[in-house]
Amino acid sequence: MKEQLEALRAAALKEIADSDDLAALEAARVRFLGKKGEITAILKQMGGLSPEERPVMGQLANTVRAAVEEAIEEEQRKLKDKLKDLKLAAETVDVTMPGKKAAPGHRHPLSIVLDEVKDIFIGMGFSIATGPEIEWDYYNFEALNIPEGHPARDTQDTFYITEKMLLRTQTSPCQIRYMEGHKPPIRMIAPGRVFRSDPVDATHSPLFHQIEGLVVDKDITMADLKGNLLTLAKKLYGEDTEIRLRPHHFPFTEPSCEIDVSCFRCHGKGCSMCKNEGWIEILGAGMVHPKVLERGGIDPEVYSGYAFGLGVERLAMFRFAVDDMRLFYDNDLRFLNQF
Ligand code: 2U9
Repeated sequence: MKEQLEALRAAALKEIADSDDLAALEAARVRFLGKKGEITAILKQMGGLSPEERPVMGQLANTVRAAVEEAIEEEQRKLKDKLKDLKLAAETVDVTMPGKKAAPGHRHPLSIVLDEVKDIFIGMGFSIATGPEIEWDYYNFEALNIPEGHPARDTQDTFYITEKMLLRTQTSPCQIRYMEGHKPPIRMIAPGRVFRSDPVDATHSPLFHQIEGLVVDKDITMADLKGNLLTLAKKLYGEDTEIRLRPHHFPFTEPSCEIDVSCFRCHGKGCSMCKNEGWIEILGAGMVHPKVLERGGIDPEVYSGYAFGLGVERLAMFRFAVDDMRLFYDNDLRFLNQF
């Protein structure tokens, strides 16, 4: 038994030392010290020894078991350290590597134009008001002197939600709501998304952005309209910009006009941008219809006002020489990264 024990000790220590990983080490432990292990089997035979042999062999068997256990623990520590070293080596950070440059986002071209126009009006003392995109028929049409049967109410143009609710087709409802809550003097703009059931093409989209404005006070005249909108044009396109007013019709303004700016590329000579006209239409405007002032709770006998509207997409298309409105909505980074 003594030789057997010595042979087992040697075999176990060799197998432990040869273990390349924790699984092999565990296999060695099971082989020698497990329930059915080889050393365990010898220990079980102790009962059959004579009373003289038993303490001697017992002591030797315990020493062998302790030596094997210690060797396993030692090897386990070594293997774990080796694993840790490998893991740390794999995770090493080279602090001398140059950092990765983060690509910061930037404003969308429509936001650039929107912010620019907002800033100009804030500089002229205007407030900014917003309102709901889902509107009552009353605020979108009726209060704006757009009677039933008017082409602008046609379901072809308007997304109706119910008979009385719709997606606003203009930001003008914000002006009505503003008049309801504010006494003159009023100087405000209403920027926002509007919706029209238009088929999509290079110059039309069912969702687009408008900025509309309203000024109401005593003695406001067409001269105020012209002066303020000339200032806007000059701030947008340069000091040498001129405007011209052409008669037009809107149900909510009387008289009404469309406003052209002198072409900012050819300065009136004629080019592809202005289609050889020398002028580019950017605004609609007019003196607020007395019925509309009344709907806003303002006495048209005491006050008068002017209003205007512009399409942000149209403005941005001219500003950045973009020939297709759909590019603004495609979210194609090759397009957006140019701004
Ligand atoms: C109230 C009274 C009057 C707003 C106005 C226009 C003229 C206009 C168009 C420009 C391009 C819409 O985006 S577009 O298609 N708008 O021409 N808008 S006057 O008049 C108002 C608004 C509110 C209470």
